[in-house]
Amino acid sequence: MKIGITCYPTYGGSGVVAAELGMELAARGHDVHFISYAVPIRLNSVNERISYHEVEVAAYPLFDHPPYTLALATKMLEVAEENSLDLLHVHYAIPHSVSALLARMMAGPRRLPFITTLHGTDITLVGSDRSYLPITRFSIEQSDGVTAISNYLRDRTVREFEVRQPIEVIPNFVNCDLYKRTEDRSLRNRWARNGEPILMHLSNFRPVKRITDCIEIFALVREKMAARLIMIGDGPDRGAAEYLVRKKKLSKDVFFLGKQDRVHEILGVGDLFVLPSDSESFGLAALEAMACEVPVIASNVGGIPEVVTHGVDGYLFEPRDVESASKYALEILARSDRGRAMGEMARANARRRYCSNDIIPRYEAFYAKVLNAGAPALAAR
Ligand code: GMT
Repeated sequence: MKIGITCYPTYGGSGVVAAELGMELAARGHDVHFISYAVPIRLNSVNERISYHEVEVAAYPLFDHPPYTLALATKMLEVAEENSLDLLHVHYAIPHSVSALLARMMAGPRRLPFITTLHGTDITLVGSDRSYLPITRFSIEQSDGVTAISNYLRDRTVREFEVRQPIEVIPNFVNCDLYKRTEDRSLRNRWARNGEPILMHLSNFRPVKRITDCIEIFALVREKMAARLIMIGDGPDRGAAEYLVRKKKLSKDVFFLGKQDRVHEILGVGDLFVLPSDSESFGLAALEAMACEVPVIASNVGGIPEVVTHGVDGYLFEPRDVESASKYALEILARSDRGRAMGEMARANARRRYCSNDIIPRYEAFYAKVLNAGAPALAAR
C-alpha cells in the first residue's frame, strides 16, 4: 500500500506513534509518505520506502495566523497525486482530519480515503473546548475510518461527541526487540555509580503530566533511601520542576536529560517508571518502560489501567496523591527481588498485549477494510 501519514512532529505521544507506525509499515513493504511541517520525532530509520514531504505555510502581512490547515490539505493532495497514495492516515483529529477531508474533496473522482486516529488531548482537552467540538465531531464523522488508542478514549469520544461513526480500538504498541533491558552497566553508572535505584519519567512536560509530582514523589522516597531520578523530555513545566529540585536540595540526585532520541536505551536501565498525570488516554511512555522490564507507578486515570495492572506490573494511585505514590515506590525499590519480579511481569504483559508484531497487522487489516468499503463506490463511477 501507499500511505500518507500526518502527525504533530514535535514532542508528543501521537507523533511518536505515527513515526513508529510508519517505520514498521515500511519494514513490512509499504510505501510511507510523512506529510508534516517537520520531520517527525523518532523518525530515524533510513529506508527507501519512507519519504518526508514538508508543509510550508506562506507568510503574508495579512495573515496574523498563517493557514496551516489549508497548506497541509494542499500538500496532502499534491503528495497523493504524485505518488498515487491509496489513503491518508492522520494522527490527532485537530486540524489534521479537517485537512484530510479537504484533500479528499479536492481529489474529486480520484478516491482518497482518510483514516483518523484519536490520541487523547484532541478529544479530552482540545476537543471538549466547545468552540472546537462541532468541527472535530464533523471531521471524525466524515473520516472513512476512525481508530482510538484505548477503550477509554473510544468510549469517551462516543459519549461526549455523540459520534455515530464506529470507532475501532487499535492500541498503542512497542517494538519489543528494541525496547528491552539494557545490560550495559556503564550507562547506568553514569547516573548511579553506587548502585542506587533509578526512577524515571518521560513526557512532554506539559501541565497535564504533573512533573512536579514526580519531584515530590522522589523527595519522599529520597527521605528513606538513596536513589536517583532521571527526567527525559522537555516542555513548559521543566522550569518549575527544576526549581523544585533546587528548593528541595536534590540537585545531585535528579538529572534532566532533555529530549532524547534513543529512549529505549535509557529506559532500559530504570528500576521504576513514574507517570503521575492528571489525564492520560493510554500512557505510551509507561508501555515503553514496561517493555524494558521497568515496573510502573501511575495515576489511576483514563486508559492507564488498560496498560498497567495494579499489584502485578506496577501500582496505581489517585492523581496528585504523592504520599501513596511514594509508598508504592518504596515498596518496589526497597526490595529489589520484588521490583525485578514486577519488571519481568511488566515485559511479559507488554509483549502479550502490545507488541508491534501483533498490532501493526491490525492497522494493515483496518486499511484494507477501509479500501474495500470504498471499492464498490469507485466501481459504480
Ligand atoms: O500527552 C500529550 O499531551 C501528548 C499526546 C499526543 O497526542 O501527542 O499524547 C496522547 O497520545 C499518546 C499516544 O497515543 C498517549 O499515549 C497519551 O496518553 C495521550 N496523552 C493524553 O491523553 C494526555
